[in-house]
Amino acid sequence: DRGWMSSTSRSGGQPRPGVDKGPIHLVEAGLPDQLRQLGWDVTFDGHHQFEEISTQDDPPIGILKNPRQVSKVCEAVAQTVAGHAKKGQLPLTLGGDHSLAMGTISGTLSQYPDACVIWIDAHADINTAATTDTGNIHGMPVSFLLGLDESIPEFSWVKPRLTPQRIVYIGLRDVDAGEKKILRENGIKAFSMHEVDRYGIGKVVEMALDHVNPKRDLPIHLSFDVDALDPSVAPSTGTPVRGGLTFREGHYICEAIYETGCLVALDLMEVNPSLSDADAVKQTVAVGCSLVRSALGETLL
Ligand code: DIR
Ligand code: MN
Ligand code: MN
Ligand code: MN
Repeated sequence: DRGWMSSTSRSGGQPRPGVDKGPIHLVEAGLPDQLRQLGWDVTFDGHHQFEEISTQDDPPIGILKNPRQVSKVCEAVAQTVAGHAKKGQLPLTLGGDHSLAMGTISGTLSQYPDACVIWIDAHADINTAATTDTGNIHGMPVSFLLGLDESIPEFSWVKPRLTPQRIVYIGLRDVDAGEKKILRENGIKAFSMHEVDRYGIGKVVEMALDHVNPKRDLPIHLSFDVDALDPSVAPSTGTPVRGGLTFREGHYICEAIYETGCLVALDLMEVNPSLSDADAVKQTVAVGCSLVRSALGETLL
């Protein structure tokens, strides 16, 4: 078994400070050693630090906030992830906000062009510059990866290597009107909490895999936004939405994807330790660690 990395993002893809401290908490909670106990040969890169571009030098483009900073960090993350994947290592990226997935998935696709993406989130993160209401880039990475928005030269390094058939969502429940239109028009498969309620998580994961990876022979990039979980399970995150995945539903997804044997890269994003009291932070960090362990082979028996 191979290695991993951690990446400390700037928090510029979303408005609430502190999400860049998520990885430090996950590592200090003992995640590297927990993974070693599962048999992984863990290489921890350290917390990647990125040069800051001051807000003064990074004015909004349209309403997009911190566009140069976010772009620069993601481009560096793409290169780091690609480098690890090239060596046959499994890159684990701890965020940081979810705009980082622009980097991680770009890195994965450069090494595994036929990889599929399983995106676990309350949100679709598929706004374009034309549809975003907030200007927060963490609500936009999927549109850049799909090449749906080529209007921002700062993001032209993101090669549109992802296709609409190679991404599937689970957990959605807070999707903007413009995003719903994009999902519909591009025929992108999504299992919202409604489908989780209707079919149960076992069936949903099976249907999701049947859609993006019917023969179970394509590499899988799992991008897990911790806000997919119900806020009662993972309270310390920037944009909590009630009605989310239970503790077990979240873990089941990770276990089932590990069982495919196809996982090549993993993101755990949006843990924000500054947004709640110490108990809530502890709970969220513990859940984050156990989701990662489940995706990397921990079993209940
Ligand atoms: C909203 C919220 N759709 C936006 N997105 C979030 O800002 O574009 N993504 N919270 O994680
Ligand atoms: Mn590295
Ligand atoms: Mn997200
Ligand atoms: Mn989210």
